[in-house]
Amino acid sequence: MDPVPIWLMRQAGRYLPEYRALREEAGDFLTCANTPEIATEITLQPIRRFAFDAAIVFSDILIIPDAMGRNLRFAEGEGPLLDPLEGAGDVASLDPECVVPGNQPLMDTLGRVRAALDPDTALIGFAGAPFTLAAYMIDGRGGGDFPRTRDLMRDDPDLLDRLLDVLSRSVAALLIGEIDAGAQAVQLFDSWAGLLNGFAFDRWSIGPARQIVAEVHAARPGIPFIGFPRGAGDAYARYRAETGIDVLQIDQGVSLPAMADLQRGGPIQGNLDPELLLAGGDALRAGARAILDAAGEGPHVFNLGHGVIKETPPDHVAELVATVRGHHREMPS
Ligand code: 1CP
Repeated sequence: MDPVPIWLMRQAGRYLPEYRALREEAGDFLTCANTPEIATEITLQPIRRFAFDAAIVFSDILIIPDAMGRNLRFAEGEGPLLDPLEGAGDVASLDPECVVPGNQPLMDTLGRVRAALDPDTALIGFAGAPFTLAAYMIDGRGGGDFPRTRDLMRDDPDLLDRLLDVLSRSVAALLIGEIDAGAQAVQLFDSWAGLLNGFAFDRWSIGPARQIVAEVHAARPGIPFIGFPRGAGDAYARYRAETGIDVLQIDQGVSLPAMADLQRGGPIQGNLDPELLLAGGDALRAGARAILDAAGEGPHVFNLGHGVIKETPPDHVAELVATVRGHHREMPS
């Protein structure tokens, strides 16, 4: 059987010396992401080095709020900043129609990358999921605490519903635009879905994802949709069943037996701990092989459970790719 396909979340970026060199020359992250020649080059860098089975376009989830006028910027050492949303008036002023016109450089990059890639290498487009985007927009910053978002969930859940509805329409429009520009699969990153428990997860992670998947599948049938409600734990199976996604990306908190169980419901993507990739050596090889053995001959795309850590030596990535490509899958008996 063919080896399992492999690509890595954050495969382009600061762990690569050629990325750091280009950043040095070209300037800040947003300039690079918004300049198609540069974003194309950055997207292709890890493909040249490691011949991954897929390229993911170099961009960011926060381009949606930026196109809506929330003024994205990156403060050195602080991560992303946005103008925080202040109440119902700000939410009502958000216009989903500006998201595709406001992101023409991304569309241009997708076309260029598709033209440069080998036909056997898939091109993946992506977007942030509505809840994760809302958390950055309400708090105006990342980091994972999101105190203002938690307050809004308690104090005015209906306003959060309205915000997520505008974002769901924006995300669907962006993903359809990305597909038309050259993306052959799309991934939805709900990086902070783990903040939601029980009913809140159904309402604010599953609900919007279901609406987006339905819209993208109806508009562009046959394009695989990868969903990543990071930290969903016991709710991963429900997320897959209820959203209609094609491939479930799981984080490294999912145990090997739980992963095998989830795979019975459909294709999985993941879930090596990025710390093992950072560590390298026997720990890396053993961790990767354990995942390959547990996923067996079932449908599996090898990936990490979250993004590549920036201190990761590129040699470790090469070692991982060799391990995955050298692993022989059991033929079904
Ligand atoms: O200086 C730099 O190099 C900037 C760091 C950086 C990079 C390389 C940011 C800022 N974004 C990106 C690119 C990026 N972001 C990609 C490129 C494609 C690839 O994977 O190679 C992707 C898919 C993203 C997606 C993204 N951005 C997510 C979802 C995935 C995840 O990590 O959970 C999130 C949450 C963001 C927000 C964001 N953008 C940048 C940073 C540092 C962050 C995280 C901030 C925080 O911790 O809250």
